[in-house]
Amino acid sequence: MTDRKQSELRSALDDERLLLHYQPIHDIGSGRVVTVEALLRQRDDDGEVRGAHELTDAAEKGPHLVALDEWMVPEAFHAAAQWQKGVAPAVRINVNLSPREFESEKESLIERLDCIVSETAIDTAHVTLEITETRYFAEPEKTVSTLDRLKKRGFQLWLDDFGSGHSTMALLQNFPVDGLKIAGGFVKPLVTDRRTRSIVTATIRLAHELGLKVVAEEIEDAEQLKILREAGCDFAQGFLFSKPMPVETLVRFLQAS
Ligand code: G
Ligand code: MN
Repeated sequence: MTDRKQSELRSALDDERLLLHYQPIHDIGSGRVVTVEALLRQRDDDGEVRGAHELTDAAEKGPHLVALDEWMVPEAFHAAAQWQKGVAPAVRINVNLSPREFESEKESLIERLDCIVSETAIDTAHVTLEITETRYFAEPEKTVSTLDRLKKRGFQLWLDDFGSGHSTMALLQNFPVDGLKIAGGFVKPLVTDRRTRSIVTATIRLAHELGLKVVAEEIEDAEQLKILREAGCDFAQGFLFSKPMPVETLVRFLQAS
């Protein structure tokens, strides 16, 4: 990662050009919104809002991961408090955490989350932490104990982007997770590729055998949804349902739905 990306991230944090958009995740049977994922966005100089993939990549590899979290997690919890107050109390919030947070900063991750929870007065029973598998978990035993402590605090845990990156069966064997997200890369070819369909169907069965819920992301068309529904997938997220949106739009969306 270049220094340029690191300084871009630093200045986006300092200049308050980061923001969160929120994308609903629906129960595949009823269509009801069950939770909402907080996704990072950045505002350009011309006011345009765009994805912040490069900045989350930079955070993952550089020194600003904690700073980004310290802004992002309270921001997401405050937003959830807005829709949970009256509008849609049962709709959860999903927040993304990086595997790196579970390494040397193990203690501080728990402490930081404890602080944010007490400041924002969010009910942890309504929070899901998505753990991405963009990199290898360097210290799986320590990670398991951190995950256990998070679960004791009431958080639900989902493995994000399951099936890509560094996901292994050992994660399912050892990590106390409640669900997994099938990566968009497996959803896109679902209609045309038999092999992908087999992988997805088998993954859903495996997850259910383990008592886990399954969400598929980046669903863009009705055919993909049909296959996922028939395979028993629990939850659905993607442009077919709704795009990520600012919290005010989301609150109106939840009121109307
Ligand atoms: O953290 P995660 O890997 O879940 O990232 C989700 C990203 O995918 C977000 O940036 C979001 O805007 C984008 N996204 C959400 N729904 C869709 C979709 O249906 N299709 C595509 N191509 N991208 C999507
Ligand atoms: Mn995610």
